[in-house]
Amino acid sequence: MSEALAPSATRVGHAGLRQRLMSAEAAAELIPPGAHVGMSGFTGAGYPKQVPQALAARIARENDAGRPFRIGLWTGASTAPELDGALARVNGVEMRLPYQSDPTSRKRINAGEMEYTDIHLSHVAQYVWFGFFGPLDVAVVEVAGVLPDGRLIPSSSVGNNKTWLDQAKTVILEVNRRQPLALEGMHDIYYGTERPPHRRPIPMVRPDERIGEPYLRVDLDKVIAVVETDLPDRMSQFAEPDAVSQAIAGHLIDFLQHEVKMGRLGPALLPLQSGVGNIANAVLAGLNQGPFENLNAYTEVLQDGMLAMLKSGKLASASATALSLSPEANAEFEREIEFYRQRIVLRPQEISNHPELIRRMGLIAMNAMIEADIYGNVNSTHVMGSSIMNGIGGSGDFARNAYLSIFMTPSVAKDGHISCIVPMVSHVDHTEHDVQIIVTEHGLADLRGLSPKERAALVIGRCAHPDYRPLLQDYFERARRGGAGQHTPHLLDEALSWHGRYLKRGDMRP
Ligand code: 0RQ
Repeated sequence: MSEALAPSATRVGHAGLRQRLMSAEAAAELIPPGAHVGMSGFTGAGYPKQVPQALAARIARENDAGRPFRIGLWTGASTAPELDGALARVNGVEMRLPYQSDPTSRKRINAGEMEYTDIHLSHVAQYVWFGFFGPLDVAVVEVAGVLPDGRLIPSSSVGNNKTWLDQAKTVILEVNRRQPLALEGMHDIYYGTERPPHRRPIPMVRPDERIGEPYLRVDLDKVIAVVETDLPDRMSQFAEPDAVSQAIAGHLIDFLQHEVKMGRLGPALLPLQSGVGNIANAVLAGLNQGPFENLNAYTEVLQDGMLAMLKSGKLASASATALSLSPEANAEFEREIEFYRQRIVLRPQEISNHPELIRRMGLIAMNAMIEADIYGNVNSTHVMGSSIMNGIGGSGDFARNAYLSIFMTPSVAKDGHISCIVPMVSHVDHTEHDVQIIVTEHGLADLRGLSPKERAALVIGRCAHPDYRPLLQDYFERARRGGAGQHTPHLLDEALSWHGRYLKRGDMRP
């Protein structure tokens, strides 16, 4: 823990920055209409808690006065109702990127009232360095403290904060007393990334390796406001694993055991990446009871299941960019923070999700999905092809570059009214080329090395819900009999099909 900060009444250890202390309302006045604003925050951890709400109140006042006020909102990933929810409620976001999971934002996006660009999380920082999104005007970043020399102790997520602090013209800091000061030393901020053509290999070969420094740097002249807060992260609650998620976990563990038996994995497997949500958490609970020891994780978010695995000793180390813990798990984390600090590394998201590192270390990537098709294409983001759920998040970073790329889902959604196995996904996030294993509660399809028709037979037979198998089989057989081509048979030349309009012209057929 920082000697310099511990006895102090304030966590703003730098005398110059103490001069810039102000209320959240005063800080929000410094954000101009139309600004691109980079805020901290990743899955409910480490987001600014007061300035966004003060900004939302200001936007509401401006709107009432007939002066529309909107910003471009960039973050690490999803945040919380105090940030995404507050700004979406007042319709204050013109363009959101790169990931969200907020119900109000989702409604606005699907109603066409808010623009959203859904981006691989590893791409965001470098796209900003390259200037692809235009200038970043303001950074609003939560930290756990400021050292006397002005370096910043990061809070419960790192996300894109390094990039926001570096690239923004002006910076607003929220210094949150509620974040444990003992987080100090848990982070590893790598400053060695260059732009092409000057890039060098990132010097990391093990998931627990530290290659950077524990603090964030900021040009102090850019800091226009410092706001002290004392508020908890809003962490989501996980559902207890149910029969469906336990069955999925069971299939996955059997598969991993088989891979060990076949000599394709060692007994400690390879570093684990686990996506968000209840199924992913249930798989971790299964692994915690399972036969594998001395595991490591190189992932994006550290959720309850991983904390339990660290505690039990099944997991030797975990690298992530954010904590995503339920209130109970967070209390355990804070109680035993010295134990966890020895085992957890929190990194910028361009490093936690870096394709070079994922490929080098050979990850086992396990992510949830909305639907898969019989040929192995996966939709992680859209319902009925048009409405966004959350976003691709890091799933694409991991899926394309992992040693094993696994996608899982219950076989049906909405009380069985929707099959999550379909003939053709209504939106593609992960193509057949990036998807190796599909798992539902009914079974696991190992698609490695199979042709599209072989994959279809397996996905229908192993993964589809029995109620939908005959329908899918019927589609597949009709497509084989009457489809346009026999490599990936589809029925696209039906009367009402969009594609059919082209296929009816013989000269358009391959
Ligand atoms: O709807 O909320 O109305 O009940 O989708 O589905 O089954 O609760 O599963 O919470 O694990 O979310 C893919 C969205 C799964 C998530 C997705 C409906 C279902 C429910 C949620 P309700 P579940 P989960 C790295 C990895 C992309 C990002 C990612 C996600 C709701 O995992 O956002 O992987 N992934 N990041 O009813 C219609 C279907 C449906 C369906 C499910 N086929 N049709 N609705 N639903 N299947 C981490 C990060 O990037 C941060």
